[in-house]
Amino acid sequence: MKKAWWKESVVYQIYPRSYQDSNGDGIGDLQGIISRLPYLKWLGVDVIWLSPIYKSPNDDNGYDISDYQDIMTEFGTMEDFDKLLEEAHNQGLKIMLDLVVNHSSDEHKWFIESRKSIDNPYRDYYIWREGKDGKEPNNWGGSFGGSAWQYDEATNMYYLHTFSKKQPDLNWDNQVLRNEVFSMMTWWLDKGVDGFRMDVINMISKDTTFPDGNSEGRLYGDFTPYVMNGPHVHEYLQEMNEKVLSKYDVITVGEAPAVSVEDAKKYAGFDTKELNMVFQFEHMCVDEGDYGKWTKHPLDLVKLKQIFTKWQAGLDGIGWNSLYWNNHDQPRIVSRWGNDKNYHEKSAKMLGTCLHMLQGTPYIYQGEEIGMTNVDFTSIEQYRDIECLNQYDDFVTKIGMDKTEAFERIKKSSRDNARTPMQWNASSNAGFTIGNPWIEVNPNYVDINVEKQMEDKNSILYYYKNLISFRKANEIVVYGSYEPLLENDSNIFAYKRTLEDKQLYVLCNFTDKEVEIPFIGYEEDRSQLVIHNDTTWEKGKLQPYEARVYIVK
Ligand code: TEU
Ligand code: CA
Repeated sequence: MKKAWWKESVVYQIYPRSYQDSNGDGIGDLQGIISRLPYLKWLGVDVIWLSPIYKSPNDDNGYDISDYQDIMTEFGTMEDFDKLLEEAHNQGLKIMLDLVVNHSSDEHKWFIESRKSIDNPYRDYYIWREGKDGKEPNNWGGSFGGSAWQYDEATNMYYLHTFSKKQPDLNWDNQVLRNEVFSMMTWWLDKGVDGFRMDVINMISKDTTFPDGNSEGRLYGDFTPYVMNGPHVHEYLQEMNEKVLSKYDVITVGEAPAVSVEDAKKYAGFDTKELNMVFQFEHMCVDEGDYGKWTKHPLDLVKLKQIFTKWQAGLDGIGWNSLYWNNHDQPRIVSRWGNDKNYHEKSAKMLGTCLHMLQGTPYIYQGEEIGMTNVDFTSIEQYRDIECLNQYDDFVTKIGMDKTEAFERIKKSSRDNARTPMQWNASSNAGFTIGNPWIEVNPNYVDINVEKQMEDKNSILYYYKNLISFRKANEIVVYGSYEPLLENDSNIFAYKRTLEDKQLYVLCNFTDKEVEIPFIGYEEDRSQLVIHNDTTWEKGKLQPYEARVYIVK
């Protein structure tokens, strides 16, 4: 397989609002990030992905951008950004920006112009339609509740917003708009940024006949089949690649909900000239139910393994995988599929092992490396995220759900679980701020924090550091092929990687019980145990949440 630095890298995601506040206003900022670069260097990651840092009215915490070439006031200035980039590069770290171009903010100058009149030069930068019988153009619901269409008085028409009404969708069918985006990207790349994570990039090409979506059992119609992986998406990404990306040596990952392996072969194929990799969502949806992400069933491990195997085998030699358990949109993995009560440390390490030994580029979300957990909020007032606040409202007022049930659903799935401040130490507010944090700190910071784990070589933090350096020292982790083992076993996630005459065996117990290890084609041997999250070792058995990695030659 052809080698590439982005295949060998580990990416660390920062949600700047919650990472480190430097001036006491309770909001994380760029200077705060600069002060933590030595920590990231120590951890051993290669690339930092920053969630949006651009000018924004923050309806969706920066995923609603009002100026793509300026910095969010709360985060600092362009000088701060330049300093961050320079400092990062000095320390050998790369910086990846979040490119949010499926939509902008309604406060972007393009939209302010666009909504003025139907013959405004910016009109066609967005997606405008006439109403139908005095109602919305179709039945689509937005991802954050309500209709996906917003009526606008000035011209008596509706605009499309697949997210909040302050996030109007950009019209990628307009060549002028595409050129604007490409030149903005070029501007950042010329500044020296090392790549982009592209927000919902598989949604940029819509079926412009706008058919009604399936509304069975839902308040609104589902736009998925008409928006995701739409008619011209590959054309537009190839154009982006030709005009921009191919001119730089960068890392690119496209966020792509509802993407199949077949789609991914096009987005992230080695020869398709689009992106390096995509974030697929199949494994994140495995525990969903009636209310989509707001239902969380217990994990079906066999299903989860099937999904990973499908992706690992499907892209092997054809394209590249991204690997993640967490990001700013997902509840914390140790609370979700680990055990944050009795086996906090062990299950966090096991989950890290399971993911990091797969083929693909691993992404670590801030705090995952110390096993940060979901937050135990007790009132809806403590939440900040537009998605969960709107959803709670829909549950209670439109669906008539009992408040306690609605709250329980929010609690398990809210994106705010991932957004509580980074836990640096045991001082007040976890060392995140000396002011009032914009969202409450998880009170367990007293026990779970960076400083404490830095003092303990057996901590989750050191374990992650080791997972990263192990990858660097062993090509098999990056380039080895993948083979599933024990596919029908509902307790153990096991697989084998092979590179030339070497094999790597990974065994992870996903339960809180001791389990027998069935024969996997290799006689266990303690001397070849290279990664282990337990101090004891028993042949033929795994302790609760035990993880082992063997290398065999
Ligand atoms: O997310 C898009 C997405 O598909 C989801 O994961 C979504 O955030 C939500 O959780 C659906 O239930 C991206 C960003 O990662 C997210 O933070 C933004 O809010 C969204 O796009 C809009 O820009
Ligand atoms: Ca601040």
